[in-house]
Amino acid sequence: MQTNMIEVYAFATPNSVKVPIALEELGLAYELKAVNVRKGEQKDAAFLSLNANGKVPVLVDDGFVLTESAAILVHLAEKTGELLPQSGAARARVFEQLFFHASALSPAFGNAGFFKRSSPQPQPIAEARFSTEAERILGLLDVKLADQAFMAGDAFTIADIAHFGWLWRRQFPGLTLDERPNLSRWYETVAARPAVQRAIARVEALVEAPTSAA
Ligand SMILES: N[C@@H](CCC(=O)N[C@@H](CS)C(=O)NCC(=O)O)C(=O)O
Repeated sequence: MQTNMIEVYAFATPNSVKVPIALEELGLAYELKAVNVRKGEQKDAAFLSLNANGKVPVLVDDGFVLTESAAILVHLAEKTGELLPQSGAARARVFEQLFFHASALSPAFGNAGFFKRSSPQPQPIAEARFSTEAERILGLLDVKLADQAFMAGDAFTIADIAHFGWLWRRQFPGLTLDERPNLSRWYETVAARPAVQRAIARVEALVEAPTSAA
């Protein structure tokens, strides 16, 4: 039985949502603490003392502070023995997707969104570079899902949770699932999970929530 207190510093963002999804899937109780990144609260001194990198999410598990959404997913999976195969090729396939997510998908989606929506000046070469890369990655995932149900094989794992975070926020980089039938089927399957719906409702409520100082 888990009795320790879990806190998650987060906002309604693609990297944040992964952590509540995992916690809901695992049936672990947690307290969500709003860090309004639209107001720059991730750069406040109190939050920087938790994460010097100034980004959400941050997990505090019985006093243990952990940053980086992929590392948090692995920690929660190992803590419970769920959502990550214990050994062998099946485990390696999950890590393959987690590393691909952190090194390729997440930077491409984030930078495509920045240059499309947030850049102070138009940077067409940068926008094209990251948007093209993001589209290419969607194509790779669509092909992968033609003959397997989930990102790392036949079972739902933390690899699905990682990719879902950014797919959920795909409007920011201006992406769609049109012409991606396998990825669309996967997205609808994951989005329909009750734990995923509970997590999304909780992070969306943070937009109106009072700030939680670290
Ligand atoms: N590699 C980090 C990325 C975290 C990240 O970029 N978080 C965004 C929200 S999704 C953030 O805090 N952005 C605010 C900022 O960079 O100032 C992870 O996976 O946790």
